[in-house]
Amino acid sequence: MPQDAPILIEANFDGLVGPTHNYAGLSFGNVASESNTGNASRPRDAALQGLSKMRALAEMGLLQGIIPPQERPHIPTLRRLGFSGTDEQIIEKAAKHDPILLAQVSSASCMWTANAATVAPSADSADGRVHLTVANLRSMAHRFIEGPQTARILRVIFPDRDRVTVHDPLPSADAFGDEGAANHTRLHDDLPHGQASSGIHLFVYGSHHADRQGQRPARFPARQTLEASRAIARLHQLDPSRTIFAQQHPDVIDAGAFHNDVVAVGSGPILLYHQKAFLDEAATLKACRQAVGDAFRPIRVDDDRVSVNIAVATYLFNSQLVRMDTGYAIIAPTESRDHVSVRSEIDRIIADPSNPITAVHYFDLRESMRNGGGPACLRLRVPLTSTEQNSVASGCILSRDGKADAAQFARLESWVRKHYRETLIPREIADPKLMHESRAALDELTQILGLGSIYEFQRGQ
Ligand code: SUG
Repeated sequence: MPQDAPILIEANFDGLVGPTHNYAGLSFGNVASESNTGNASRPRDAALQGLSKMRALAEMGLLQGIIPPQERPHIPTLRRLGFSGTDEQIIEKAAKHDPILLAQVSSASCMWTANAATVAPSADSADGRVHLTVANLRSMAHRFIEGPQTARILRVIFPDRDRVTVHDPLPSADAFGDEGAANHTRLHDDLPHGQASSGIHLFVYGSHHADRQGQRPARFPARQTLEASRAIARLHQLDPSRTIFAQQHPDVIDAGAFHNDVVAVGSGPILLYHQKAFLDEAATLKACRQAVGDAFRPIRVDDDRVSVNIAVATYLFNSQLVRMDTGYAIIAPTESRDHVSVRSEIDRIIADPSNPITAVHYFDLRESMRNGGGPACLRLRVPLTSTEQNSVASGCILSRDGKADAAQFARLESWVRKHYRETLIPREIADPKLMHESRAALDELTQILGLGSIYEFQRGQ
């Protein structure tokens, strides 16, 4: 690494939970989503829980960003699928003739921004630009419709074309299923000042589409293909000698780990993973060690201490690992704290001096967790130089110089309290009033975040 390479600071861009957050049971293979089908959700609490995690991380001195929710219900998709009339009539007809479709176009699933895109920082790409490839999320209809709007929003948040390239989603074919950063980890040597300038990219896929003999899950879909991961590595102009492709174990997908971030999390030199996470554990570790060097710190959690089922239920691995002055901190969901063996595993990791993890902070993210989204699902990591940071849409950055933007947090929290319903049951998405409430909320949000007219309803489309 050149001596004068710019310092990279990792920003977490969290997805703000939208006003239609509900439990419609749309994600086959996602145990929490399926088991909470039909339950009442609490959209206001969901958004406030997310904001309080963002605020706490900003107050810890971390660089915190925010990505606004998408417009839901998404009327343009219903029109594209043959419904016509006024927006209200379209909702009414969809509720009557295809309630599952109405649920799909009403999901607040874009909150899980780990699935928004895959990211490479400028230090790692041959053209010196930050690259983001928007995920096509083609395995689930309610998520597939996120892609085009995600691309539009990311281009507004990262408007500097000379520094940041936002690639459109990969072509939508079985071979190119892509679920974004949830199946990608950037590791790097840990420099004394806590920041690094060039990293290695571990892409984890569920299946190699072209390999008919290859192992794949039997029950649930493998959402990420090797073909997609390879395409992203090419688009991001990564150095092949610093790029690793590893297959997730099909058995853990069948046990409900629909993304790799349900069984592994990495940051800096650390890879915290479940014993059964990878099909070939030894080869994956060897490749990481070769690429990262002696600083590499794998932390394996054995199945007899925490089973895959418990990992899926508590989201131990869906934690964030954040770099503090005193070492790394685990940002974990309270479900992990409340499970005796998971909590003792976390305590063991913190007490072990052979790894740089020194603290844990637990967050109540219950509303998101009930749809299978933990702390790590809710954020997209974007490592940025200070020049790149200055080019980001300023309303979407919630911390400056290591301090939380208290005024912006206060505006966002009172906006949630003003616009969000306390509870929502899935059949209430048939109420056109919910669409109007959501639009009023999002219209005001674009002013708070200073984003202009990013939504189709604002542009009369
Ligand atoms: O794609 N749940 C999301 C959860 C995504 C979690 N993200 C990561 N692991 N990075 C999904 O399965 C449920 C929506 C519903 O059922 O209403 C949902 O889409």
